[in-house]
Amino acid sequence: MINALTVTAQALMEPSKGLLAMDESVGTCNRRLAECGIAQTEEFRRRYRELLVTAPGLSPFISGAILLDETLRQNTRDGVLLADVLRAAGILVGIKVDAGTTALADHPGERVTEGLDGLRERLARFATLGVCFAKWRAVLVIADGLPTQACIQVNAHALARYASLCQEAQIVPVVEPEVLMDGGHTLTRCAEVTTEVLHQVFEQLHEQGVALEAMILKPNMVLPGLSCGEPASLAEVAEATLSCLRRTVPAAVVGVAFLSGGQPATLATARLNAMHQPNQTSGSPAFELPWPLSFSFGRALQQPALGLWAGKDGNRVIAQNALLHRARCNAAAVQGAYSDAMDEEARAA
Ligand code: 5MM
Repeated sequence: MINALTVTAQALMEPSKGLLAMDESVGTCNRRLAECGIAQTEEFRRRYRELLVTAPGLSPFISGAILLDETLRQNTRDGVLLADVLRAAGILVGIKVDAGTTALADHPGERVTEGLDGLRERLARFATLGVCFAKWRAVLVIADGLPTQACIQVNAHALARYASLCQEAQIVPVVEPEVLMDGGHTLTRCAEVTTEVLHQVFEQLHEQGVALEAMILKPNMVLPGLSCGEPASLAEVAEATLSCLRRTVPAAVVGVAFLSGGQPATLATARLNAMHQPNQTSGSPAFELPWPLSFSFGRALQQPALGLWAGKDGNRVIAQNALLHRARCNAAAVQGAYSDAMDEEARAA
């Protein structure tokens, strides 16, 4: 069982490719549509997702796409399942299986992710539909006294229960503990919190017998908070992020695919690229990375495309080109080969 799962996980981490996270819940997707003046209906969510999955030429850069279950049931205007369009292009189909977050009792400002009830049955059904990987996101907030150990532990426990159920169902778990960027915290504080969160997550994964050789970690980059007055350079972010991962993520994990977390699209790409510069990944055995580093971006892949589409059929091609461009830039970043020039040329064009 683990062998087949490992093969899938390795396919998701294929060199110079990444994941397209297009699993925004109905509420989040509607919010993003509303920001672009687009009607917030199931039909417009379908049209938007059709635009994404039918973008020609995506597969050289994208190994897998994470869908929402609504999307799994939807067809193109020509009646083809959106999931089949992806599969035909050689892109693996994944599914978000968490049910979102709820307030953690007695812990103001903190949240726990729900969705374990009935998860075994849902995973079994998704497996019959050809879904080969899944995703569950936990959310941790940095503030005075936060996150608490209680919040870190309940979320780590739930992530491990989810991951274990996925492997039982022959589905590769993508484990996503997200430390949010909101707040005025420093880069150093984000590093401390992310380190602690990842320690607890891997302790729970170990306790619950999750096979690390058959999972992917989807962490945040280590960044200063959005309202922190001390900006960090690309090199500082790369150094802080890689130090944190080296200290916490066992070598057996198949790969690390970052979330973008609301960073500007080009900055997320530049930071990913900085992590792939030779001075970050070699020079001494102590600095070699044991796992490939890639992307599992949502907004940083999609946002330019959504804005350009604006809900209008006539804008489909330009929107798809914008998605392709971001996918190409991030695929270059995974090889350390991205440069600002790629974006400047695209802007000029
Ligand atoms: C952190 O969000 C995940 C990655 O997207 P970004 O790169 O934009 O940060 C993303 O997969 C997220 O989990 C989904 O969009 C689902 O979020 P909601 O809030 O809709 O459940």
